[in-house]
Amino acid sequence: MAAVKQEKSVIMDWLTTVDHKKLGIMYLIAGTLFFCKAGLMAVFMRIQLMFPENTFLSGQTFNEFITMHGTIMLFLAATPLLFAFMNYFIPLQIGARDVAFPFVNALGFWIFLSGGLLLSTSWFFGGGPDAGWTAYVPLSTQDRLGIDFYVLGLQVSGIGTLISAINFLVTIVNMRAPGMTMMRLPLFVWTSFISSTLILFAFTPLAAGLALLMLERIFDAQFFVPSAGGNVVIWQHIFWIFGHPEVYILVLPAFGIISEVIPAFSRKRLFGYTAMVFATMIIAFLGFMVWAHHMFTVGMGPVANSVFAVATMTIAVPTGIKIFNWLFTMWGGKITFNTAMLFASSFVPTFVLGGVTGVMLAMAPVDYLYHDTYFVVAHFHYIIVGGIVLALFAGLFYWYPKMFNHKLNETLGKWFFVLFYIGFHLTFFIQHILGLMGMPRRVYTYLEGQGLDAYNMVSTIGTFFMTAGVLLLVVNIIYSAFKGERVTVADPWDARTLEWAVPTPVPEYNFAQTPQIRSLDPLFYEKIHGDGTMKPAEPIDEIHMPNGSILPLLISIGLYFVGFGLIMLEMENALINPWIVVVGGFAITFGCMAVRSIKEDHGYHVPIDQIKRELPRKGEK
Ligand code: HEM
Ligand SMILES: [Cu+2]
Repeated sequence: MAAVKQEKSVIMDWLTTVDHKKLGIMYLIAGTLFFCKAGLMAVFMRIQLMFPENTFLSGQTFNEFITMHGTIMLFLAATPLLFAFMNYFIPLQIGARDVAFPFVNALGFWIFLSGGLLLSTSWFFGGGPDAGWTAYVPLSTQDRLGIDFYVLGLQVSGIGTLISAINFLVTIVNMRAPGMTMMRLPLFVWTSFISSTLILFAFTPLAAGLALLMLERIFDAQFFVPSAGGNVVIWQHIFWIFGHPEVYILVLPAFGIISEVIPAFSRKRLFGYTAMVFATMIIAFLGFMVWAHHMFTVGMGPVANSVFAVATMTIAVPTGIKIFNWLFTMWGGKITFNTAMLFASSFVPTFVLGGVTGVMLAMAPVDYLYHDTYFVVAHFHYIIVGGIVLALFAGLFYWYPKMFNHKLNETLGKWFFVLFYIGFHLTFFIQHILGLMGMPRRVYTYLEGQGLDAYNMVSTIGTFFMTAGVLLLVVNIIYSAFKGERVTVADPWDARTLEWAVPTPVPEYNFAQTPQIRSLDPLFYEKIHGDGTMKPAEPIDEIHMPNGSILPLLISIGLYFVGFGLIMLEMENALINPWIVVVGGFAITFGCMAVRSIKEDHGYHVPIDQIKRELPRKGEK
């Protein structure tokens, strides 16, 4: 039994870490890289659409780019970026020393990454998938290796997402500090909790659907072949039973971030906390009732269409509650418009616009006009970029000092906001009009003289503004690493929630003593009713910590090879027998699992004198 922490090189330390804070940073880095990759594809697509009959990209490449752009943005950029904040801040916000299962947390990260890399491997084997991120059959059952990478890449990365979600659920149920009742949880924790529940119920049908598609493609099953008694529409149902909740999986934690940033910089408690919690639950529940609004035009008939139309429109009610609560939080507040608050407050009108076009799309008869046009592209980018991405940027600027011990530069940040916000509306607002004029989505070019030229040009110019904004963010990150304002105090924003009660930099064990929670917004409560510091709920004692482990990385490498081996079954001339790769991959994965089960690992203890040494000194807060 190792009683003290083992010394490791920096690289080994990160490869084997089970610390939720380091994993949060790794999610942030991986998500950012995937975001840049998918963003670059978006820029290329927009350059292709800049002029009529442009030949910058071929039709085939364009199809691969729409598929990879959408798939990567949703599964490998937005999800891990939100997971980055969930990993880092859920334990801190509930007063815990880590998530419930630190090992599983690391495993979730590495499996997600290996699935993402498996999907990206398609570029080296004849090109990416090209059937859209929705992979509708029979388009997706044709012979193209890229789609096999889609099926298995998502299957593997989905396992990672699922186990991480389970881990968050257990953490929030079990690891709360004394006094942190459910109705005192910060809204970000609540929304993460509900979003994790959605993952549990939505990623399972996705896994089933992908398994069917894999059987169909690699093992010649006939689920989707009408002549053999199969059914093509069933894929759309399975996909959207996952796909619609997926947008809530992403947007609910984004709501959570907004609900943290707006109170902090309005200097007021969140208006209507209880209503916010229940609105989140209702949205999540209704989110499972509306999937067929993506299928109004497949011919389900007027009754089904009406039911799904009405169900969809009811979601506007709890969402409206949230919008008004954010507005009332700002109302009469002492607002600081720093970069985080600029992003958070501008989220509100932008997201409303996306919501309004959502209700428009929910009118089934009119959807026959909008369906598969740029109107849809405009709608979901208002939700995804105007909602999720703006919230991510707000969260980045807000939480950056806690994660990296310095602030991001405000001047550069505001310029980034201006460029990105203008660029966003230029790019996507005009796409509503393009859609109403009948420009279809997922088509790589259009003819001259149909009135589409100028609008497409404007849309592409908007993309350049956004790109310039993101480049400025990169400059900001590099500049601030060297010259940014250093943060040594625990609470640089004079904020309300518990993550600002731990010292900066955050010690490995987060809380030297588990805090006693006396209210919602616990830190703010202590500032008003106490001496501004959290009261300990336990005496100082040795802290038991888990050891790092290389096994999560190895297990996920095994899964990569299982997926890759299955894809090799479809290759014309695979170098070695694919089954060797599949079985080899399983051997690595299960072998490591066996090692994990058999080998005893009791972790280590942080000694009392070290904890005392690291306690913030009086007056330092
Ligand atoms: C930030 C700048 C972005 C630009 C300029 C952009 C541009 C585009 C373009 C040109 C398309 C193809 C539209 C079509 O022909 O149907 C598209 C599709 C899509 N985008 Fe974006 N996008 C951006 C950000 C995002 C983000 C952040 C996400 C998600 C997190 C996202 C998710 C999607 C999805 C799901 C599709 C559908 C792909 C498909 O039709 O299969 N996009 N985007
Ligand atoms: Cu939907």
